[in-house]
Amino acid sequence: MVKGSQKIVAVDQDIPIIDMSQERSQVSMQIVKACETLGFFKVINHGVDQTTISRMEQESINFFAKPAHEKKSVRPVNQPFRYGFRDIGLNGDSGEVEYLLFHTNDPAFRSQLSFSSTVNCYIEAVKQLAREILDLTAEGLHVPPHSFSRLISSVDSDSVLRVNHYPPSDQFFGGANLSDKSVSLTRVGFGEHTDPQILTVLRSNGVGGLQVSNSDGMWVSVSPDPSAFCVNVGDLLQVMTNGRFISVRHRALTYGEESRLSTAYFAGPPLQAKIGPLSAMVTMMNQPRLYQTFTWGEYKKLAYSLRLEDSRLDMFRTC
Ligand code: GA4
Repeated sequence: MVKGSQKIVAVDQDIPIIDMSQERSQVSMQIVKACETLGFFKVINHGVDQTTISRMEQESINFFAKPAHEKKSVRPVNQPFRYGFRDIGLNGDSGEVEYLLFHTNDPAFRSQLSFSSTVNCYIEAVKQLAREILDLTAEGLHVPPHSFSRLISSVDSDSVLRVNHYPPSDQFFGGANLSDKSVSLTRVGFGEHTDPQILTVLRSNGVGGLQVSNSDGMWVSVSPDPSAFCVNVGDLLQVMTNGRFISVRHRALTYGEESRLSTAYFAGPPLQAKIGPLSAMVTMMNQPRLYQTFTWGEYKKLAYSLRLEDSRLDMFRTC
């Protein structure tokens, strides 16, 4: 049974869709508003080349269609970069998902795959999009340009690419009778969590499953749109904006008879980068400093010592 499923809001009309071909000041204003209210939005007319997207999707489908022994024979390099099946993280979390997890600046793991050049191209394209969104964010907040994007542009940035494949739910029931309405096919593909990094840029095929938690604590189902990228605020951006932006809790469910494929780029800073509220986001009177300063390396270590759904940011609150 899926925890909290009774709280679902069926429609996603409250999810902002931002057209990046609009005038720049409009786009930056809309991004800031979306990050403050939900911490999640979709972008359209994002400029990422369709061939790069289609190749990545097709090659990923081909990979996950391989026999289990072939997928499992792809050697893990440094934890957590590997092909994974059901288990998530290091502390016993699991979901109905198989995945590939790549470090964007360390090609060692992906070099084993036949489609590593496709992955490289995709990483470059989504990194560029993430940078652009972060620059627009800085403009909208009137903080120094590149305040955020410089952290992910550096050669030693610690960003990650994850390709998740959620097989159809019926596969988990060994051919259960799908017409039997008493059998709930809804399963947790990837449990609720926030993303630890700065920003996440995610694309999926036309199959739904992603849900985000809104300010009332309701789960909002995100309708799939393969032509859009979904963008969410990560924990570090919440800290750097001194709590003005929301690192949104989200999860992926699996249901129905179709496979869902999603590819997420998690834009992270170098391990030694110091993260704290930007000075422009702190005022003694109205916005006192909410978070201590820490390095991304310290934060990442903490994230991997906890469970997926744990709130890690609370541990760095000043009060
Ligand atoms: C969530 C976001 C990314 O998928 C990820 C995940 C990571 C993992 O699967 O190895 C984590 C998870 C994610 C947050 C808490 C820790 C680390 C699993 C887990 C229990 C790759 C990431 O960077 O953090």
